[in-house]
Amino acid sequence: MANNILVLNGPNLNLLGSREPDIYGPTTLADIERDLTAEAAARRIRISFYQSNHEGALVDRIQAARGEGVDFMIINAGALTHTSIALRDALAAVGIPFIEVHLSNVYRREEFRRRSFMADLAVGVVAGLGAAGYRCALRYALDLGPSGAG
Ligand code: CA2
Repeated sequence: MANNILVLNGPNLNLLGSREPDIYGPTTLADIERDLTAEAAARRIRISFYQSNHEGALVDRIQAARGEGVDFMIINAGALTHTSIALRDALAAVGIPFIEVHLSNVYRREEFRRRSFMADLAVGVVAGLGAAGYRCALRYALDLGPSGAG
């Protein structure tokens, strides 16, 4: 079971709930973070959140996670999922288990969204379940990961 979880969100996810609700749903990032905070608090688990529109800032946050004792990450890297070797390298370097989350079903959208530079490093991938995908990932981390993962 994970004890110290970091939830990372990438570019434009700060806009959740304000635009394109048909694709990404009506829930804001603050709503998602509130929901996950409540779930983690009920289990007395440490959880922290970080969103950035900048690739390098996300790399810095992933690198810092190692020294903070983060033992599981939930990551929606947004469009950087499909482009960023830098994020992939950071995730590989820290070696912290993570679940890749997408609000939308990336396999029902444009072809370029089917490629992920990090999915093969992930414990698993959740896509298309909207905000519930984050909760599923957290429950997995709390019930199974990291020692029970796989
Ligand atoms: O489905 C997902 O969660 C994505 O990671 C979201 C990314 C997209 O590039 C990925 O292919 C799939 C885009 C995030 C943009 O979020 C917005 C939210 C509200 C309004 C506009 C953009």
